[in-house]
Amino acid sequence: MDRASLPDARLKRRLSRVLEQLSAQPTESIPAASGTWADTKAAYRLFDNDRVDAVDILDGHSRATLRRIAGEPVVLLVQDTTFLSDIRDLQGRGVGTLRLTKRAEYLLHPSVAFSESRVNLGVLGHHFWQRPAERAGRRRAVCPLEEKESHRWLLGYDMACALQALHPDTRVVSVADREGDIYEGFLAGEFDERVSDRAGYLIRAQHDRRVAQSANRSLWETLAQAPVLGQTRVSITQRPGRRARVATLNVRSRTVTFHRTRRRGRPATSVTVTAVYARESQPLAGETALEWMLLTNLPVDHFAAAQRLIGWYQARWEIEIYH
Ligand SMILES: [Mn+2]
Repeated sequence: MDRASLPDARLKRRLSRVLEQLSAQPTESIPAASGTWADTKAAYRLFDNDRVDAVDILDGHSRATLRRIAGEPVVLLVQDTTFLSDIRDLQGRGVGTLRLTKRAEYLLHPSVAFSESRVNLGVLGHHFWQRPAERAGRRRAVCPLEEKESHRWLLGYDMACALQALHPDTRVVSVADREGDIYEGFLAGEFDERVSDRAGYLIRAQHDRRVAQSANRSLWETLAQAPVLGQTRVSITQRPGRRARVATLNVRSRTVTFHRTRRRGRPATSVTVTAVYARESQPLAGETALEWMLLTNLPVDHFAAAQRLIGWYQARWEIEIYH
């Protein structure tokens, strides 16, 4: 806490006390966790203080995170969005899902660094916003990319590249789930021999894009026809609609090119990525086959490389635990 960038020592002491009290009883309200009226008032004054914001509070932690990253051969910078709701609103409503509380809903999109063995190295930044009142579908049609929520994924990748530039001896990999399947992100991640600051990315595919060099077949069709490089076994936990099991996955990989036609004055472009497709070879009766279609800018020239990437993607689950 000493390293938080706050304007004076009194604020640092107060922040330290508030964090101690809230972390000791994280499920309590602020007055209950604070214990006394004086501490409660002081906590609210700190939150209202215009000279204190989340970036300042996180600053010392981020610098400690950067120091921990320095020794790691591989750093997985996982980004993901979580919904934060006003707890008072939920209590007033009784049973319900977080998504029902529209007006009290905030979105938080942090980037959390993990080592290859899944040690949490710390949080490196976040975006925090509230959705506008208009319906999302309408906004999507009229807004340029920068104004859409998808922009946060590109900023997360920029952060991974900044980290890669700081730590040339560490392989930094930006990891994202299907929401991060954004064409502009693949363009941003193109390696160029002259620029060594491109971080790796590992993104689960959502869109069944057309593949240019595959007789106009789609991504899934193309990968299903690639030869099996090998098999990997993963243990999966039980979730709604899915039984716990050790699954054997067939692993395939191919480099594919996606074209994009000219639109809104932007030139036509194409981008080449490598797909790693892991699919359960013999799904249990009545269960859908477990599968991951992962897209990356990292080389996958043999089975072990593909298997390693699948392991890195599984580490993404750690951010759900963090949330
Ligand atoms: Mn997500």
